[in-house]
Amino acid sequence: MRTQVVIIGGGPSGLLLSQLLHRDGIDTVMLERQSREYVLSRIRAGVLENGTVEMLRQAGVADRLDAESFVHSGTYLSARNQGFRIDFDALIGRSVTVYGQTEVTRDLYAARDAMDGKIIHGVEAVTLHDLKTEAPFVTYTKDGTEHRIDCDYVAGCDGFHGVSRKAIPASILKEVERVYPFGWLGVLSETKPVSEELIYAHHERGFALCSMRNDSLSRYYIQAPVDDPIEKWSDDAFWDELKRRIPEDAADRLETGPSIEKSIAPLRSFVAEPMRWGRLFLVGDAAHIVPPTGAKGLNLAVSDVYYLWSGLREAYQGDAATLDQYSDRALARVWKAIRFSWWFTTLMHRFPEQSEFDRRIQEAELDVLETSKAAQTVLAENYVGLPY
Ligand code: RFL
Ligand code: PHB
Repeated sequence: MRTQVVIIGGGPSGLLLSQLLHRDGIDTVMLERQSREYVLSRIRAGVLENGTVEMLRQAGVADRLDAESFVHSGTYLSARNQGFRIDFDALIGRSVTVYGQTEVTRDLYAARDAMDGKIIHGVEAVTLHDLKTEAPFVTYTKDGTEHRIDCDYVAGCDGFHGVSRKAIPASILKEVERVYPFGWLGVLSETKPVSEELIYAHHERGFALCSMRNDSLSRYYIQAPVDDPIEKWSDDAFWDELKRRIPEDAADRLETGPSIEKSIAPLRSFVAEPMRWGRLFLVGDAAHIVPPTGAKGLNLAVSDVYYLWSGLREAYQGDAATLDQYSDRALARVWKAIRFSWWFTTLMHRFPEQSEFDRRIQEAELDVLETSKAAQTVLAENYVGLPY
């Protein structure tokens, strides 16, 4: 088989890239290890930056998003069970959109189907070859048979545990990482969200977040030891702990109910550089991971797709200059999001070895955020999303 761009991974980055390229007449084949049902059962991101929404519109996949999403013009922070609001709209005239990653992925699959996009699920042993030549190819097995796809370029959209990044020689690839000493225990429940906007809560017992998917579907998280067995957290234990950490008025009106999903996610900051090697381009979680505190992971994947899509489009028109800048342009934005999500994580969580001094600094910084318009503006600019 032959195509122009082989895309490894059928998560949001791979799907969006293939959709945008296809609309420009560039042929792609997408290889996904899992089944479509599995990909669509993953509960992940919930907050979209304006740039992400614009990209989804450009890709022609935003009809349902425009009809069903929620625009949030601010968010709440909380310290010592008292909330205060950061008004994005008043501070910087912008806002964010709440619409689940699962729904984004569903819309992208529907659009790929409508355009007859080539997606091969259930692939194994994906291997990248001859990436430093002008004729790279990818091999994989499916149902025990080996296949080969020749191409011009390979997009590694296969997430943190994928194979693409590992195809770059260790002598070239630099990996920079920080692992945080805690995880997020997340619960999805068919209950009315406790607040119209998100609440990020700092508390001496640990961080908590109140989020949502729609009027009757809530998403809550609490900081928890990453190796806690999930059985330790009955629904009642989760709700009790959440109530202790959030603003008092929110705890009083919190609607609880059975969890329909419950899991613990680790937190890390990770960047792999460069994001290009020969004809291979790394995109999204394949190249970088952020802790979820700033809601940046999916949004960064989309800005990578923007840089790669514009580069490939121009390269196929005969000008490779933008494509050659891919890694530098993407990494410049990635590092700012790495910084913001590290800062927000460090500010809001209880660290195991934290001293009295460290705790007082966190409290003072939250006080600065509550009272200083300048501090709020910096948070708002980064949370709502830096320009591409
Ligand atoms: P994905 O979504 O991991 O997709 C990669 C795909 O590649 C497939 N794959 C392979 N396919 C073929 N061969 C192989 N060898 C393969 N290896 C892997 C995988 O099966 C998968 O389908 O990466 P992508 O597309 O780069 O998208 C990144 C986002 O999913 C991720 O950054 C966000 O979910 C992060 N994130 C959030 N981001 C936000 O912008 N806002 C949020 O509010 C937000 N909240 C979150 C999050 C992530 C979370 N978890 C669990 C990691 C909340 C949580 C709890
Ligand atoms: C979510 O709704 O899953 C969510 C929202 C905001 C975050 C992280 C996750 O910062």
